[in-house]
Amino acid sequence: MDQLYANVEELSADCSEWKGNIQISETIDTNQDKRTGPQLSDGAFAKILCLLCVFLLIGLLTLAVFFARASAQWEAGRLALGDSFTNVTAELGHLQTRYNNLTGDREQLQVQFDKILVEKNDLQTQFQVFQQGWVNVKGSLYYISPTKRSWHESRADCLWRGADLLIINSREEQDFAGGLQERIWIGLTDADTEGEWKWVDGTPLTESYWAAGEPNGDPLRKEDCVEFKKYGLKFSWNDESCDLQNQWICEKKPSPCVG
Ligand code: MAN
Ligand code: CA
Repeated sequence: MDQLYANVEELSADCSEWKGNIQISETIDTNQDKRTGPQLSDGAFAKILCLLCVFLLIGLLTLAVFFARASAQWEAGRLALGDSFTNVTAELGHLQTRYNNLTGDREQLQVQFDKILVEKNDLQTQFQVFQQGWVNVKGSLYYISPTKRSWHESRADCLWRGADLLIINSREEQDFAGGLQERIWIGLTDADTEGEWKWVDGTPLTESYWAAGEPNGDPLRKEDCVEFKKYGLKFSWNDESCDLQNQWICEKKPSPCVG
């Protein structure tokens, strides 16, 4: 037990000594801090402050330059965008004008197209008529038969074709028809009343182109129907027997063109 107390006291003494060492050490550290801490003079402090000001000024100047450059770039960009906008607006105007012109052209072309379509249909009709043996001359269609028949049979054929035997209304028609073929029937007869010549539409003969000595009305042949006897002559008509086998000319007006 005594030994135990002795050890405790010894330990206690050691602790006291350790605590004492710590306090001494702290005292020493505190003394050292006070001795080695920054001790700036006013001059050094002013220098540092001045240096800081210089750095700050340099920083501000750098920022100012950067801002000036950025501002110039932004302005340049803004101007470029403005130019682009102006150009695009002008281009839009040109395109609008071009669109309007093209629209006008398209409408004109449509009108021309419609006109050409009408002409095409007209030509197609004429071609079909031509294929059926008709020719179109100055507003009339003419058909010349390839075969020969009597005057009455010839007229029946023309009527079947929606036409009638040729009626000559003008010198031009006389020249045209008279130059086609010899021995060919036209739509003139005095079958109703001898010597009273009438066209097949019932109109009386006013302007005639009888060949010399015609109509002689040979009583033996009963010449009541009229033919072109000589072609290529102004005065070329001859009265003949209606039973004579001749070629014939039909005439009709073209039907109105349908779209
Ligand atoms: C001659 C003339 C004509 C007549 C014919 C008949 O050519 O006398 O007038 O019509 O014969 O064939
Ligand atoms: Ca005659």
